[in-house]
Amino acid sequence: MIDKHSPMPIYFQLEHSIRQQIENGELTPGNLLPSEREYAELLDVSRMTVRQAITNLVNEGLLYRQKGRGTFVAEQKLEQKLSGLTSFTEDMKARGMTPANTLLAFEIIPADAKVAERLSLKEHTPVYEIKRIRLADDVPMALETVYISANLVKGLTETITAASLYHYIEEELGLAIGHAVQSIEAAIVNEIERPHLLVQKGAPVLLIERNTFLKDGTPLEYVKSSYRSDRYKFTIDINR
Ligand code: 16G
Repeated sequence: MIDKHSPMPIYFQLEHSIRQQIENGELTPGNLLPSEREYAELLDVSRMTVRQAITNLVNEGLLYRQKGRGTFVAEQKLEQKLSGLTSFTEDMKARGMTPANTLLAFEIIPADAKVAERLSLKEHTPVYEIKRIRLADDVPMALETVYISANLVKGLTETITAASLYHYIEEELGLAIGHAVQSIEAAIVNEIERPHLLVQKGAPVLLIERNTFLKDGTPLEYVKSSYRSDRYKFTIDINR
């Protein structure tokens, strides 16, 4: 799989070859890769060269290292198109995965200045604060905190939030969800999130803020979430 006469650097050829093995299923998530020494001997190249190829794939999230155990093939990231306004439950079901939620907090609190501004409410108006770990096939994907006006969405219960909020809002309350404004930024997992997301200290997360509005323009929710960036990626269709 390595051509030493090729103008392509050897680390690049090895990287390409491992990537192909993952793409065509020769290597599957959880598989242990040969060690750097084994690759170096097998291909008759330096360990430095092997290390460079592997490090690039680790940085890309295709492989991960475990201290004392070796390098493994990572789970493929879930790809989410940022084109439709969907709920977590809908997204996971559309992929054939089973969504689940672990409820960390469910309470009615007075809106602070930021939440009040996002929901166009007066400060101290009662809002639901709902914190959930969102799981797909039992793997934690994101930690999500939702603020919703308690006067707008009536009758919310813990049981409802353990299933789907959007389902309740649309099907039970008959409110029409319209559009959302969403931002995504890079961050490092914090110590509160870390035990819930089951990632290592310093792991990168995608910080997402969403402001969702009903069709009539009323602000419905303000949501802050941290998505595991080793499991999630967002894609956008762009037209010219
Ligand atoms: C998604 C939305 C969140 C919404 C939730 C409803 C993002 C970043 N967030 O997680 O705003 O509250 O879906 O999900 O996409 P549910 O209907 O499954 O409870």
